Parts: sequence; structure tokens; C-alpha cells
Amino acid sequence: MIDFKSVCELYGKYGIDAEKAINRLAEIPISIHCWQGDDVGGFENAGGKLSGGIQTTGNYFGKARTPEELMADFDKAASLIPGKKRINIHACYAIFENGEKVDRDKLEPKHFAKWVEFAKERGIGIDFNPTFFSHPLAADGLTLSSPDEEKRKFWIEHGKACRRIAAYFAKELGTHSCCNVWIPDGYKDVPADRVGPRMRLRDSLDKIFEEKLDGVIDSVESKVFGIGVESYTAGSNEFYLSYAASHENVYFLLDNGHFHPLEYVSDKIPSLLCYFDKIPLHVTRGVRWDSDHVVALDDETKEIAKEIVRNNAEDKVLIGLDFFDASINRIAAWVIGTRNMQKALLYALLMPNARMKELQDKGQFTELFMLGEEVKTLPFGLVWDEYCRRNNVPAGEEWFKEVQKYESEVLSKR
Ligand code: RNT
Ligand code: ZN
Repeated sequence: MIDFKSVCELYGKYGIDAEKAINRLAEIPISIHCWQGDDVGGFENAGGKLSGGIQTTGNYFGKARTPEELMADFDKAASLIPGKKRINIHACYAIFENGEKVDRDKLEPKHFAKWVEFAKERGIGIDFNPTFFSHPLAADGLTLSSPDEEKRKFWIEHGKACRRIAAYFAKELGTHSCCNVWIPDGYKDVPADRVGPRMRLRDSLDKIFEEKLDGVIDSVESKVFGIGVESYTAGSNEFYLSYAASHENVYFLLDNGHFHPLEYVSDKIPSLLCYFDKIPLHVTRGVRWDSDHVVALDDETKEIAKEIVRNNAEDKVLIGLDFFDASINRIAAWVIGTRNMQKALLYALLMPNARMKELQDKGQFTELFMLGEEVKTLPFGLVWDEYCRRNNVPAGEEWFKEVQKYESEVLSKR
């Protein structure tokens, strides 16, 4: 067993301070999405079907069916994830009490009081999302771009209501609340009018964002296509990027599953950093047509982390996760995906970033290449293990025993 001191010495040879790296990592919050726990189901109508160009596949047992179950599962996952956390919830996770139920255009902060209580007890912030899918008024896949003015109005009201709820989270919890608009709107086949839906969407957004609200970081999330809307997406990259660039206080959210597979979100981050002081992210793993596989410690995740770390952008890039896999234990999915994002950040923090930048600027590309390759085989895993130990979470595969125990004692009884 190599002790941590020797590991630090190995890194020290490259001018890398492993101690500093783990301290910095501990300060980077990850917003963990609640929806991995129940396949984006929400609490509105048990067994309701997910729609809107997104899908979960698989039927692994033990899915959370109630707020209590979802919160308990989240807690279990969080107990196995080191570092700072936030929780990201959706409007369809409103918790109604005393038999009350309102439609989405009438949602109020009180319907999320239980979530605030949950977050307060754990000292975490809440990020939020209006839910523009899985609803009868979105059955045709059109919401804020709908030509049906009644429907469009309903969804505008929903967006406004959600922003007020996000402001309530910010006020109650003393930290910002990122409120992200993603809509499924699009067409399966080649549309006859591509501008009309976008002009309606633009108008809807203007109305939603009209009210100034403290503590809310508003964002809009683009997508290249969804299942069933393969030919046209109203909220495209160009549309939302232009919207955010031309509207103060509205930011552009990058979901790395929402681009052509050969496009890299890691290269979009430094581009946006030149213009925006906030960049909300949905970190995920795209696989062919799916944009929502559990985050792996793959090259692109590492590259995304590098762009955050080496640009000192951890206060600017708001890291959120967005994946949902129903084919494996959902708690394990949360733990693996979140720990992978953190591992990627640690990996990036353990690179000789300043020296590499200098080599680039001096044109010393041979040395730059050599260095980048050499540091790849430093004992990164041992620093990660130490980080886990210091944060009182199991290192290595030890955490999985906890999930297995929870699976047999809790999940299997559902
Ligand atoms: C869908 C978007 C969106 C959703 C969540 C549930 O393609 O990525 O962010 O995944 O809002
Ligand atoms: Zn997303």
C-alpha cells in the first residue's frame, strides 16, 4: 500500500499539488438530478407515461414511487458521494398535501415546501425545472411553440410559476436556484414552417422571463433532436444561444447529449466563457440516439472537467447531471455517475495545467504532448481514494456493498 505522502511526492515531481487538488474539489458543487430515482416519473399521477422525445428503458426493480421513497433513495446515494451536493428537481415532483392538486400552471411555492425542508436539513441548494412534457396539454409534443394559443398560454403560465418557485428556493436556502427551460417541441417529419414555431417560442420566453426575480439563474436548453421529433427541434442550438446572448440574465444550458455525436461540448465551454459569466451544464453520456446514459469516466467527461478547472471556472460553470437509466440499480447509477463527474474534476485538477498552457504559448508542442501523456499514468486513483476517505465515504468498490444491502432490505420490498 502506497501512503498518500508518497503519492503527493510523485505528483510533486510534476509541480502538481495533490493536497490542493482535493481541497479544491471539495468545494465544487454537483447538482444531482432527482429524476434518476424514478425514471423521470414525478408524483402527479402514479404510473404516468414519460413523453416528450425522452425515454427510459429497462425495468429494474425498486423504483421510488413516493416522495418519501425518492428522498430516502437520494439520501442513500448522497451518503456514498463525497463533496458538495445540490439537488435538481422538476415541477412534476410537486408534493401535494391534504388531497389538494393543481395543474402545472397553478403551481405555487407551497407545493415544494417539503423539498425545502429536505434541502434545509441537508444544507443543500435546489435547482429547478419547469416540466413541459408528460402532460395531456403536451400530448402533441408542442408547448411554448404551439400554434394553439390556449395551450401556449398554459405553458407560459407554467414557466412563470416555476420561476417564482425557484425564487422561493433561493430565498429559503440562501443560494441561487438555476431554473432551466427545456421543451420537447418539434416535428417528426420535415415541417412546412420552421420560423413560425420559433417566433412563438421566442415570444413565450419573453413572457416567462419578464419578471425580475432574485436568486434565480434562468437558462434555456437546446437539443438537436428527440425520439419522435427527428426532423425539427424548435429549441435548437442557434435559437437558444442567440436568445441567451441577446437577453441579459438568461443563460444557455449545455447538455452534452444534445449535439451531433462528433460535436464536443468540452470545446463549447471555453467559447461561451468568453461571453457568459454563467454556464449551466447537464452532464450526461450520449450513446447513438440516446442522450441520457449514466456518466462514465470517459474522455469527453474528462475534457469537460478540464475546461472548468484550468479556466478557474468552477464558479461560472454550474455542474448539473442529467441521466436516467432504468435497467440498473438506480441508486448505483446516481453514485457511479456523480462520482465519475467528480473523478473527472479531480483528474483535471491533477494536471500540470499552468505548465501546459505555457508550453502551448511558447509553441513547444513536442514537450506539451509528452507531458500530457506522461501524467496520464500517475496514480490518480490513490488520490481519489484519499479524497473519499477524508469525506467519509467508502473508496473503491466498497460503496457498492451499501447499495446491495439497501437493495435487499429496502428496494426488493417495493
Ligand atoms: C431532455 C433534456 C432535459 C431532461 C430533463 C428531465 O432531452 O435533457 O434536460 O432530460 O429535464
Ligand atoms: Zn438535459
